[in-house]
Amino acid sequence: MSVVGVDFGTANTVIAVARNRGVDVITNEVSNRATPSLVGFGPKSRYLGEPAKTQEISNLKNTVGSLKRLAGRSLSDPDVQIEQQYVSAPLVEINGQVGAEVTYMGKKEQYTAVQLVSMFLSKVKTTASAELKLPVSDLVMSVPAWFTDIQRRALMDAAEIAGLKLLRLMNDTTAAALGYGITKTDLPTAEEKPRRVAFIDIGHSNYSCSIVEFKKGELTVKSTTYDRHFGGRDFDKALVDHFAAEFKEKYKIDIKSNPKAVVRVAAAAEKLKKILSANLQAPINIESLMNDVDVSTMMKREELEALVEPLLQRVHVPLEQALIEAKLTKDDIDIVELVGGCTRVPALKERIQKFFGKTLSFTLNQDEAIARGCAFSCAILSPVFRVRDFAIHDIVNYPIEFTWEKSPDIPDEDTSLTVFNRGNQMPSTKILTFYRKEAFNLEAKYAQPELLPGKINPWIGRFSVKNVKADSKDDFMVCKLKARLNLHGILNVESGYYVEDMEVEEPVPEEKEGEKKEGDKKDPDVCRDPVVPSQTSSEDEHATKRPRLNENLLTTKKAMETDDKPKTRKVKKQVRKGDLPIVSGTASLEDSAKTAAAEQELSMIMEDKLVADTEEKKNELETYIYEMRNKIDDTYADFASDEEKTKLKAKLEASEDWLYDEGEDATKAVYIAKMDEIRAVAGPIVQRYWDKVEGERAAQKAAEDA
Ligand code: ATP
Ligand code: K
Ligand code: MG
Repeated sequence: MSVVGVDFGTANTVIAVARNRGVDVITNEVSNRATPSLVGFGPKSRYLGEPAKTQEISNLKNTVGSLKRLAGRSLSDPDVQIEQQYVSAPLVEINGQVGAEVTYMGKKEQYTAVQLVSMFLSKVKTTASAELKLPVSDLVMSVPAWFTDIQRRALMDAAEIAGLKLLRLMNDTTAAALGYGITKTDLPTAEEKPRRVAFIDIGHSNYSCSIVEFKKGELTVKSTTYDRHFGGRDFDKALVDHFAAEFKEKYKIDIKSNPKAVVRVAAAAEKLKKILSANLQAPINIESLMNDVDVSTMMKREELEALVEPLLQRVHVPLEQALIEAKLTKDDIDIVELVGGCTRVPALKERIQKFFGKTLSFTLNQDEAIARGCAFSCAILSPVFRVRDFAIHDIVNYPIEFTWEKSPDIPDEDTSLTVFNRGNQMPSTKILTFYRKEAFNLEAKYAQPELLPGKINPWIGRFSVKNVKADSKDDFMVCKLKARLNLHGILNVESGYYVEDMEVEEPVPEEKEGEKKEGDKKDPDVCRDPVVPSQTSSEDEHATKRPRLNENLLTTKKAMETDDKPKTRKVKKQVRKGDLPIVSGTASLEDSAKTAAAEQELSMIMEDKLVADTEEKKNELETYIYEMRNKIDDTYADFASDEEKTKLKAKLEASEDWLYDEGEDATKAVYIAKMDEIRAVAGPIVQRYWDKVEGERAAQKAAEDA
């Protein structure tokens, strides 16, 4: 079974695999260690990854990037409007989701962002399995920590459609932290002061900072902050705007009126930006940019820095906020680790260094650290791999609240409760308690929509609890619901059950006064979080009707006071009596929609494969014609009669003419048939040659043996 980690970046995707007792980043079909996160559509097939990049300029309208930033969004979201500046294909609305409209195989088609991501992930799957020579299914993939439930569900759906099993969606900086921690042998012990590391990732589109505490065998994220619109592409854009103005002035051309010219300038600007990370000035030259005009100019590093000054002025913001949320000061941070391509920019490094007042550390591979961390996580989660265990405590980024309809029997019941708060541990499970006599619904949503990216829908899910009824004495059923913010950062109400109070005698445990205990704690996936009451304020008023919530925790005094008897006490315990079915409605795709999308994806994969195979057969035929033409008057000259030579040459010529004419665009079977036709003529000649070679070899061997 394979173990794969994927850093799904806005610009580049890096794939790491576990093998040879370690984790390696793998190369793609053109030997690159990162694959452009792009999908393109052509007249005969799709272009996924590298070919999409190669075709981009000639295929702008049918090329889609920013894939991960589109997933889970709607077209009207202002953030999507920002993305449209970076996506050359037109974005459209498809059933409330953003997608792209492209021409594929001669037809206008629309694909949702989820489908587009799944297409790209199909490519990731192929790349990984080609390298591992194994079918690939399990993987861990990274996402920005600021991704919400709906965005995470969109990526989960996309992976499933691509036939992949996402074992964990991991926050980018947490993945970097895992890659850092798992390889260190000198982490502090449990009694020592933890090592505190700030991980800063600045990529193509976004910037995150996590402050992480390390101890032997575990990491704890103390805070994660971000700037969702801060990355390399903002540098590129500033340069493009600058050059657009310069070229207008100097060459009288308006590149903004020509999408191809903009993309070519953007590519040149990115190159220039990278050179300026190492050099103080650099040239930019583009031939025949538009209207046959060649452009050429220079830029100094300081000029670039002036262009992005508004961005540079924001560098400290996430850092400051990260310290505040972690309740730490700059001096508490032991190490500042940088990852992400954009952290190579000297001005950013300077500002970060100045902020922390300490030397920056680059012990992680800036481009590969996140993919490696994901692969380690996948290895930890994979049943077949043995890895040193490493506990990962991540945190909740946005508060989540539950709301519900008031019970008709409890007139002054509260109708909402924030169950997960920013900074709480993730993953975690909380038990919600409800007193009900009939089936009821609750909804989960983000409590502070203003914290969310763009205008993303704060709604998370609706959960209907079934089979609820009053007991024989017309008393409430005590319903317990398990709300879990899982490994992926996705919220579900995973199960429900009802309990009854029973008085039992039990030995007095040696526990601290007031310590909270709940029967559910034995559940392996229930975390340390305290039990969450369903109603907090109106509790007293209803004490007669409903059992006090924590009554099971109150020991009966009498049992405690008797000294001579063995120490037992009577306690009221909530005993699990049965399950409550829960029907959930969330932003995840319905199974039927996923199956349909998976079938569509599979047929597109077959289409792509057929085109690739056909191209391969055509190339083989072409190569064979050239090879035969050269050899018939050389290697094979002595093995063919003049008549045979004439016949073969005529066949080769006819085949070549055909290849450049109607054979330009034939089917795979036709190319194979053409090849067989030539072989029928050439075969006997080639055979005679090999017979002679073999004869000579045998003779030589016989001579040596004698
Ligand atoms: P994101 O994390 O925002 O989703 P990503 O993971 O695809 O995006 P990275 O691969 O970390 O992004 O970084 C890519 C960015 O880094 C690009 O904008 C690229 O131009 C920039 N970059 C790479 N090398 C350099 C360099 N030497 N100097 C300046 N910028 C660089
Ligand atoms: K990346
Ligand atoms: Mg990244």
